[in-house]
Amino acid sequence: MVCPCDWPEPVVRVQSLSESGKPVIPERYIKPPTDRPSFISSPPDINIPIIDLAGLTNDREATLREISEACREWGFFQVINHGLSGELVDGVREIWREFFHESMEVKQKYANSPKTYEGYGSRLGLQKGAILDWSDYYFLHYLPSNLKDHNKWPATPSSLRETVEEYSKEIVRLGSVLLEVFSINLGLQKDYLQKSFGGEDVGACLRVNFYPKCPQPDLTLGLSSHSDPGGITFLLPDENVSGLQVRRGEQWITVKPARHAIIVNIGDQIQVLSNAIYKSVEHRVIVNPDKERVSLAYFFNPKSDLLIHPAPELVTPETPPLYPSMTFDEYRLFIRTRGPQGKSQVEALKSPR
Ligand SMILES: O=C(O)CCC(=O)C(=O)O
Repeated sequence: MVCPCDWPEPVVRVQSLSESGKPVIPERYIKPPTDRPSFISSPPDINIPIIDLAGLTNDREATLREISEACREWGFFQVINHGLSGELVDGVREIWREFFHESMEVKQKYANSPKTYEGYGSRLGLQKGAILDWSDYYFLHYLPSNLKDHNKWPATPSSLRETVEEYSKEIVRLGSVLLEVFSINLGLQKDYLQKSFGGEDVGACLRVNFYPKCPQPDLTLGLSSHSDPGGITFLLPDENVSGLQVRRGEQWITVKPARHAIIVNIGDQIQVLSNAIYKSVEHRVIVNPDKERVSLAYFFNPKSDLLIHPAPELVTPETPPLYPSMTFDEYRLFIRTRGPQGKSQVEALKSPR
């Protein structure tokens, strides 16, 4: 079903399950053994690269190289000195934490439907009887501005809308900075990727994830393994509670966030545009028995009706185009029709040869 209007089953708030104090989680949240987090598989001394963006002004060549290597080797890195103040990043995260601690009656006013996903939600995907993730979320649009409807953003806490506006503006600015850096690093015209994303008409939407405490964290996941379908994701993690794991070969690396850092990851659309020089890497989230966790995933996307395809400069007889042309709208439909696969979906697009 492509555009359903309601969830296939009554929605259960994970926060309510957590607050019930029951020592066991419902069967719906228990993952098959192969998908469960294995805490031992993450080597403690490995982390994704940390890149100081002040270097783009002070030591440009070296910083471009660091970013290039991180995109090619990891698909994930954290940035510091990104231009967003510590006060803003802490403030926006805490304001959302406050929202999730509002009464259920307040939050339910924003309950979402699968038609647009906007609002307060507790599941992704529509497969009846699916095994669910241990998280609630809030999803909203910022760009294009005709989709932004402040009535769909929480009215409480009272400064939330203003803070989210300020944060969103900064993320879009950072998105343009990185599109230019990626273009240069890929040997393209410096405005190539920004133009491919629609110039000023990019898309930007936010999912705030709330992972309540979980009595049996070894049996479930806060968010199942996936790659991000869009362009670039800017993730503001919970500084005090780790949870994000990035796939590296057969291992899962637990990200250790640096203070006030923003985590950047390559999405499927950049994998296509770069003809797989940059990879959209799978990641997932584990949960915690003693601590809740809040994260903000900002999805910076191409304008949804533009054709996205490998940049012609990156296509050679040795490196033929790996993907067909497709708009982001078509790609999202392709993903929704296939349903969640627990892995990167863009590989399934690869042109047969
Ligand atoms: O919560 C996190 O650290 C990751 C969230 C994420 O991957 C997502 O929202 O797509």
